[in-house]
Amino acid sequence: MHKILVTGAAGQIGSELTIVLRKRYGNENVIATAHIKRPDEALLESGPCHFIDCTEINMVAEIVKKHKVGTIYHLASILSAVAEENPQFAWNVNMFGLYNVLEVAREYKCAVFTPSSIGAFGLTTPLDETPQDTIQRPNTMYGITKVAGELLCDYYFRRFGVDTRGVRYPGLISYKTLPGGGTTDYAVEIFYEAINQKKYTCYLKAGTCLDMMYMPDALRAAIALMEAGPSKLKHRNAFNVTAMSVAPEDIAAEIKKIIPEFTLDFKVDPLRQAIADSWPNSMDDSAARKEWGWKPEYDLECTTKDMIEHISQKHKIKTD
Ligand code: NAD
Ligand code: AKB
Repeated sequence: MHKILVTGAAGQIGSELTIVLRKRYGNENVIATAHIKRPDEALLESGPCHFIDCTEINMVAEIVKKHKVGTIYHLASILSAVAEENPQFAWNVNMFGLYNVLEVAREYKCAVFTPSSIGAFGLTTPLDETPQDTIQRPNTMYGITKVAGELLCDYYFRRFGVDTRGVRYPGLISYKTLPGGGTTDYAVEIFYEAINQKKYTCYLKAGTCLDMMYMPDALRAAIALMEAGPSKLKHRNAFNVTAMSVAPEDIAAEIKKIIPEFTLDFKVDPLRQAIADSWPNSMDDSAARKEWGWKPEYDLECTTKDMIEHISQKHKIKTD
């Protein structure tokens, strides 16, 4: 079989997706690549891993050629809050990284999965039940790179026949790897703080509703889309996918059912609040449901139970 390459394999998604792909397709068939951050031992020991900078096209091309890669999951990226603090750096990694991956994919005939984000929308987008095809005028560097990335992937499919596919992920909740500097990171931090401190100070204000998803659903979405019959796909590169629309106090209320003494307060960070305010409250993901059978399995209640169980176990192992 053609091999699979994962960029950004040490990140929040990559650290879990690489392992799931290895279980599905065989350890030796999934090539992990990381940049400065070192992946954990489980990932390093379970299959091939290289260190590359995706802004260097030769590094991407060498790995693809050497391993006869047929599919690339391109996850290397700079997330919204870090991107807003250093927009020039974010443009370089997000745009040139993607361009290089697409160019290499064109030359070596690879399929490419690239995640877009709820960050691809902006203040003029309808914020409730945001349609699949709608106004996209984001006012953040992250959002600009995401919209440009969606368009670039569409272009490579139309112009060169590269099999590009992607989803617009909402904020992802997971316990394995901490998120890498986004606006939705609070939805992970809140669980660690609830378990360790019994309280959390949120940098987004009460009532800030955003789409979220638990990591197992996010991984299933990526693989299901890449395995879907191509004739079914009308929206190749930017499928809205969501599992829940929640505000910080909704997560807190669910945590309190398990940790009754937990308390939530707020100290708003203007940068991340402004970003969150420009993103949808909830997306309509009916195109993904219709075209490739998308359906989430985890709601807020299941996510909360699973997060608390796993982080408590991790914490116990560390302190034993
Ligand atoms: P992350 O920040 O956790 O991981 C990204 C990885 O990219 C990091 O490990 C980093 O070392 C690597 N990287 C940075 N610069 C690089 C370079 N020049 N060359 C190679 N690697 C480099 O991000 P993530 O959360 O895993 O996100 C992966 C993708 O999914 C991104 O495109 C992101 O925009 C998208 N996404 C994520 C979320 C989320 O909540 N996690 C939501 C929507 C979309
Ligand atoms: C971020 O907050 O930047 C990411 C995302 C929703 O794209 N989690």
